[in-house]
Amino acid sequence: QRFPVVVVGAGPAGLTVGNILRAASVDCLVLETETREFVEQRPRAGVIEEWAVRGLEKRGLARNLLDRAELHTACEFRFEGERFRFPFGELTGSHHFVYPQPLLVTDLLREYADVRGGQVRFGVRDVRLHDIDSDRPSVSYTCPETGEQQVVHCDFVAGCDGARGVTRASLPPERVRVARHDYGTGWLALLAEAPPSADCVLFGCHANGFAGQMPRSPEVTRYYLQCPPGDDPENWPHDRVWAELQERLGATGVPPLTEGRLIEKRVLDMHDYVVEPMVHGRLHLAGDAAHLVAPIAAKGMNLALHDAFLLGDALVAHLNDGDDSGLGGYAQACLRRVWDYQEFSQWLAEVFHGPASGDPFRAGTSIARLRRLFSSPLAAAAFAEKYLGTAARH
Ligand code: RFL
Repeated sequence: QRFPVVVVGAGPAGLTVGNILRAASVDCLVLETETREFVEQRPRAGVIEEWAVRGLEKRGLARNLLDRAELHTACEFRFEGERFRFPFGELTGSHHFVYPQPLLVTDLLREYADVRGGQVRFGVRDVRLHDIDSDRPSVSYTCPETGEQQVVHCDFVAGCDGARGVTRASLPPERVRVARHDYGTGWLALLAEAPPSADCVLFGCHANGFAGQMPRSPEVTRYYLQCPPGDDPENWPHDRVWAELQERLGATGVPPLTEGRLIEKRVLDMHDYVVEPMVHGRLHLAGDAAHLVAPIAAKGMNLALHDAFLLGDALVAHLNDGDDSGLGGYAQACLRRVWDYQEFSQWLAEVFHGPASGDPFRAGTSIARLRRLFSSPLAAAAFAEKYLGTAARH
């Protein structure tokens, strides 16, 4: 078997690359360890930045999203018992789209496989890359139905297999640099079968710890509660979760949150990393495989899409027109936005976590950062640009 490109991973990054290739009539094979049903239902992100939506639209990938996504033009901070609405839409003319990741993945998969005729194998095992520093790389995997090993020869491998994937392990260990940042805290990530209690994202900065509300749909809302790192979700029964959410997101004049059954409860170990190089020989990493950003500022899927646009376009330019400039500048162009978003996440994490740090100095500076957003138009504009991702251009 031979394909010009093998894409490892059917998440937002891999499926976007696959769609761009198929639109230019480049054959590719997507390999995915999970089943189709699983990837179409995995709940995760929900906030997509406007530039990313325009990037999807330009490539014919945003039809359902534009019909169904909600537009958000503000977020709200709650601290010291008060609410502070931050109208980022008015400040920048730009907004966020809220569209759950499983819907986007479903759209991308249908377009890739059912409309553009792209090939994908689900449920594969033992994915391994071979000879990626030669011009004849290959990828082997075990077929779920037969248990037989298959080898696919290709020109390029797109490593889009997320934070727990295998492609990154093919980088030469002596050349790999992993820059890592650990926030020293956990977040309990929750999905509640309840409508959102406010029409926008809520950030509660409280002495008990951070709490957040991210609307997902009229029926389901994501909540976060800061918790000790490595905490057991079993320590958070229904009543404790809602009591803490009510307290940390409470403010003068706001009604209590609408409670509901908790359908997901996971403790996230809050950390970031950036793996370099993103490129080795014929392997190009994209998305969480190359860089993870904790879900503090809802940036991860946006970065995955940014990489995928650049990689898909660069592979098409190389394979169809012999133009190498996109591939040559790929890693540098990705990393500018990656580092910009990492810096913003780190800044915002300090605002979220400072009040509960137990250190009155950090608590004081966190509240000062928050108050500045509502007293200085320049600080507000700078925050809005970073929150919306409009400040990062390459
Ligand atoms: P994905 O989505 O993890 O997809 C990788 C795919 O590769 C498969 N895979 C393999 N396939 C073949 N061979 C192997 N050996 C493989 N190993 C793994 C996996 O099954 C999977 O299908 O990576 P990708 O495409 O880079 O996309 C990244 C995004 O999914 C991620 O950054 C976001 O979900 C992060 N994130 C958020 N990002 C946002 O932009 N906005 C948000 O609001 C937001 N909220 C979140 C989030 C992530 C969360 N989790 C995972 C901690 C909320 C949460 C709770």
